[in-house]
Amino acid sequence: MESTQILKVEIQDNGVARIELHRPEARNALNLELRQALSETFQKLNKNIAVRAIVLTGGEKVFAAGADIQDFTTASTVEMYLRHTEQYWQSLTDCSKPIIAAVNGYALGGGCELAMHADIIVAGQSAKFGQPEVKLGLMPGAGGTQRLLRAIGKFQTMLLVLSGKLISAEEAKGMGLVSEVVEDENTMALAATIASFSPIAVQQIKEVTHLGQDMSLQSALSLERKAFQILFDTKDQKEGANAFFDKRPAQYRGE
Ligand code: DAK
Repeated sequence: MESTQILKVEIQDNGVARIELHRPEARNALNLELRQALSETFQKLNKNIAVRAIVLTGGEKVFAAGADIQDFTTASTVEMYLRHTEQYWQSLTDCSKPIIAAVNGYALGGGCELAMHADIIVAGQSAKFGQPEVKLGLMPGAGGTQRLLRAIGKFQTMLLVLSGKLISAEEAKGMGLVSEVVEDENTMALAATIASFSPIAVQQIKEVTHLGQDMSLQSALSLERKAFQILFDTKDQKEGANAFFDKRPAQYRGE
């Protein structure tokens, strides 16, 4: 898998793909080139059968300081509309594999919105989250009002988007924005665990959980049951049950 100057991509032997945003001089601000590279990378990784979990990170110091504010200095409404930047993150939404945002340092504005496209957000102790667009005479435009609202509720969302205040990893966890807080150097560990499980089971869990959010409870429970039943036709499921009784680690092949 090819890395570029602004996006480093590495596929590890354990099935974890690590994507690192790399524009340190601009605190990983998300310009068009970086968005395009991210989108293409997610499409490729989603098709790659060797990849079982995807970690999106900004490296040790900063996750992403949001959209590139340079792009905003002269842009008109029509230009912003025609950019259709939402298409770039659609490949994250469409990704069937688990995505873990590993956040160290700032995840602000579009950076926080990008993290919210992940299935799990692991925050290092140094992480700071916020939607500071209001300070720029703007508002969040890629989920910072809506995904956040669904994740943490009205009153915490209003607090963040109206004040632009930044919150720590622990505060974000308390609100329900962060899945777990770990030492900065340990943000990759969870992905390895998930990658060791049956990829079919993992992808079914992800799909059902996502779809269920927008369904009635009865329909969602029915979908869950069907997906549960489907897994009984996988070799991985039989391997899991047999390995339990053999008292050995299961070897899941995605079959
Ligand atoms: N864009 C461009 N450059 C940035 C940047 C950004 N977002 N953030 C930082 N930089 C640049 C700085 O200009 C500086 O450049 P030089 O002066 O060295 O040339 C360099 O990165 C280092 O920045 P600092 O000196 O400020 O570094 P610090 O470590 O002191 O502070 C910081 C880091 C992240 C706290 C600070 O840089 C900061 O507050 N950055 C701005 C954060 C922000 O306001 N983010 C929200 C941006 S608005 C859309 C949907 C959504 C969006 C856009 C479109 N559509 C649907 C179309 C999203 C909008 C946003 O995210």
